[in-house]
Amino acid sequence: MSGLDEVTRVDPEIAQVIRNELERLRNKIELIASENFPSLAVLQAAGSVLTNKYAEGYPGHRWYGGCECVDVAEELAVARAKALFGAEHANVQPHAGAQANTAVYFCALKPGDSILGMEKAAGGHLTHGTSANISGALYDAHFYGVNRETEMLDYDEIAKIARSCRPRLIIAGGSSYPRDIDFEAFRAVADEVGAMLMVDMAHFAGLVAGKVHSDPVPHAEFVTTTTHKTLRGPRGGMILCKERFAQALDHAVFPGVQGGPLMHIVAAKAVALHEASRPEFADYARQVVSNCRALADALKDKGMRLVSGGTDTHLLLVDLRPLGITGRELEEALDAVKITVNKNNIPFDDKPPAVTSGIRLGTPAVTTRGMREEEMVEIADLIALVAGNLGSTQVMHEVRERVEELLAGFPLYPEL
Ligand code: DSN
Repeated sequence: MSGLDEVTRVDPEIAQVIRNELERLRNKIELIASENFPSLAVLQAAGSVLTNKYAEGYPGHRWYGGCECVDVAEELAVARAKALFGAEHANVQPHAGAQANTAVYFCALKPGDSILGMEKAAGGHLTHGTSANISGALYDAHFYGVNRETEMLDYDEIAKIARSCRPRLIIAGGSSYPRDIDFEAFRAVADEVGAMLMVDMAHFAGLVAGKVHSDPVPHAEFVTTTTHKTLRGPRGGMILCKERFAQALDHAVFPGVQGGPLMHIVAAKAVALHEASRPEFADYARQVVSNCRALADALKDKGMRLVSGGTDTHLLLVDLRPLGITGRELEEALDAVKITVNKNNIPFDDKPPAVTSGIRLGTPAVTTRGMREEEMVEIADLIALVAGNLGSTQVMHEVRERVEELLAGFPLYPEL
């Protein structure tokens, strides 16, 4: 692998870890819905000397000298984020999605205020009010789920819950909800009960950028995201908000919940945002969704049940209860044949999160690798084969061979 000479000389053990990880990525089918393969340009910016710089504060107003170069990187990232998403204000400093969400809460709420988010078991995120997270510890958290029949959001029910708990902030978005979200409906609920609206678009930010998902930006006071999922940037977070919150939000990020920003990552975010503004990225986003639909259809053809019956996005959830197997069992079996997925609770799951009745599959990474609908049909066939034959060495052997054949046509990071 090029670029590792010095790590190899100084720390051969870590150099080997990096080489091993590259080989793992190359040799397995990556179906974790929240992962992706950023460009070499993004990786280079993230691995640059900009990591050396302390830059607490904001461009032009730093607590350290020597910020003239990193100021330009942050200004570019902010301008590109605003242009790409049509946002009034952007803060590109959050180290991750959790910090982005925490900063919005710190900006918009006082401890004890009521918040309303999607429950984790129905597809919401840890940082949307669960008791183990600061969002559940500091705020009075209430939850909405999905409709038991449709397994989709029920906006009348959400309105009913909002009327009874009168939240100061409503949170839309999640980690394992496979359907598009009606942000106008969320806005109407928020307006009716006098709440602010925050949309966590971490999972589908790339689809919004590519205009294949409803756009939350016009409807929400705050939109948070990570930058490494469908947006295909470096691991990090970002917040968009209305201009009237700009100053308070920036203050909530620094010095509120963070110290020095990671300027190498801010620069890598700028590169990714530049890439996401190009027409090729819209093609990519369209293909991610089209691949996910193809994967969903092929799994259904094999008799597998999907939560909500399908997908509008980059991810889908398979309900394994009809097969009598758990998410943990299938995750382990697929890992053994070089297909990487994650076990995931499904709505109204009676199994604990470490076991689960489902698996979550996503197409962002395989689409970056160049795969299309035809390959999704093959992947669905492989998953169904494994799920229907847990413990069969013969099937495992056959699937492993077919995975190798499939991946041979889609080299990953050939330059490395
Ligand atoms: N851990 C991410 C995911 O896998 O969806 C969310 O933060």
